[in-house]
Amino acid sequence: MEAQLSRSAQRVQDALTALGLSCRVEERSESTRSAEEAAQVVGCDVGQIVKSLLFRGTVSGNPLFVLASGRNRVAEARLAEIAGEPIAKANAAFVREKTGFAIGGVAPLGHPEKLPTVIDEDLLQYQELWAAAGTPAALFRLTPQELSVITDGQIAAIRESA
Ligand code: 5CA
Repeated sequence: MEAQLSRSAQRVQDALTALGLSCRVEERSESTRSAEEAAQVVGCDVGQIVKSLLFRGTVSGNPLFVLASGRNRVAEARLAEIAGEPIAKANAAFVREKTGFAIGGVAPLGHPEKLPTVIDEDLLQYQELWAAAGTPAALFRLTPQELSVITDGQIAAIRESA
């Protein structure tokens, strides 16, 4: 018997199932709060961890959801070009309001409303990815194609060059 998922993780599992995906949410005993921790716990490259980040247009106040490779720093100037306005990182309350999850466990799906989404093109080079699933210890494995289907995101080059 698998242990019962916590409520937020179950919400992600239900959203995956509703989309017809076979992905299984796993809740671990160790923290997967950061991309580095998550990569250690599942034993993958940090680049395979999907960071789910929320930004906000400074003019419109609209959310912009960004799925970035755990290896990359996001170029906010590129996001501003895509958004057509300056953007800033959302605060914790806006993250909670728009995604339904607390920072450290924000999943790419299961949100109360559909969010305009940008996907880091560097995620497409991997055969499998891992994303947060609602809590700082919950994850699921997926392919870049599944990430694209789940979020209907726009694929773009958003890596900050070193
Ligand atoms: N569970 C892990 C691995 S999937 C995870 O959720 N990683 S994450 O990168 O998607 O989420 C953590 C991110 O939240 C950090 O990279 C950071 O960009 C963001 N964050 C952390 N603190 C704050 C804060 N106070 N306000 C806004 N964003 C924050």
